[in-house]
Amino acid sequence: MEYAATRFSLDAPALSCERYGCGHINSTYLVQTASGRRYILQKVNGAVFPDRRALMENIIAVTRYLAARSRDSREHLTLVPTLEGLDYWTDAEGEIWRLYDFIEDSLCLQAPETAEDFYQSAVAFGSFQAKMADFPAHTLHETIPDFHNTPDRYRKFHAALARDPLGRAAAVREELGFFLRREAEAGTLQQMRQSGALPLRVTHNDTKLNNVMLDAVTRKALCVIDLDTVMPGLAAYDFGDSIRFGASTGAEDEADLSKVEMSLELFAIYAKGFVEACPALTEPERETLPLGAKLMTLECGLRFLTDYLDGDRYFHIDEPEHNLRRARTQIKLVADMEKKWGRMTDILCRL
Ligand code: ADP
Ligand code: GN1
Ligand code: MG
Repeated sequence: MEYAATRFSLDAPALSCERYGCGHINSTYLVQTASGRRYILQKVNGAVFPDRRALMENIIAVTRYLAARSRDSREHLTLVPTLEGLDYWTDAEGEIWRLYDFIEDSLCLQAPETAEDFYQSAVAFGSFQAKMADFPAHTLHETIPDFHNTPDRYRKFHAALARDPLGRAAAVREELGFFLRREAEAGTLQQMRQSGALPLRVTHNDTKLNNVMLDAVTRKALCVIDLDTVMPGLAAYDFGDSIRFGASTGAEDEADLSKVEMSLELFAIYAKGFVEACPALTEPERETLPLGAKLMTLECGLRFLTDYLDGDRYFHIDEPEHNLRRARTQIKLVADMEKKWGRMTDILCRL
């Protein structure tokens, strides 16, 4: 990866290149040059993204579109060209590398430190959808087909369960049952998408708090990052995935489930920020936001459990039961949302 860094037009020779961040998918490195300038180098995960050239085409189009509509370079990701003037570098093994300017004087949080931080992340994702409203969504590639097609996630879950390559299913009957009991309702958003009841928008689709940059001084939203999954989608996907990750009172891999709840206070704050930043949301879209929170959490838990059954081939793990632990926090959150359902829908009605 040190060699990869030298393939780009850095402002000065690279002094260091070290692993960086907490993403589950790509390999991310911080590059520092002799001038003190910093960059983010990433190897795009070829096992996760079937067509990395298509993915880079999306990112090039979206970052240019946002750059043309921003006042400040910290309001969008900026790709640094290779020595040949290309937007990414392909190594001898066919791996794809890209380099971004480091967004300086910024914060990237794993959990909100204050309610205002979470509100600002809602503003960042809501504004992203609003800014992309006139972008021709059909020109974007589907970088992961059926990414938020929950019934399709269930099909993959059933296939992994039938294979059960490591014999892990027997010990997780309770978790399996939780997902199986909710399979029928899990298709609701997908049905609405197919019937045309909800508009297709350019969505981010991976709206975790650690995919948002805040200004380190003002703590206001700067921009959203991690654009690999930008595709046409539903507003409820982006809203829902943010609630799943950021409105939880515990970490995504918290072992002590008594610490994991969906905070109604954080839910209300995020809903306000998102709806304010994205005024074009239609009434049916607004109504589906709580459902987005529940289904994105259910879907993500199902994906963690599927990966656990499959031998942890998709998400980076730090220890053998990491994916199971993650699946359990998502189960706890879904169960908590079911208890708080009436209050969640009331919050949206009152906005
Ligand atoms: P992954 O898909 O693996 O989650 P990300 O693109 O989200 O990869 O990057 C991982 C982490 O690297 C982010 O959570 C953030 O902390 C940091 N990061 C990524 N891009 C930038 C950037 N341009 N400036 C500063 N930090 C960045
Ligand atoms: C992955 O790339 P990262 O860490 O932001 C995943 C998301 C999951 C998330 C769970 C491309 O996100 O879909 O919700 O982990 N991204 C991809 O933490 O699969
Ligand atoms: Mg990320």
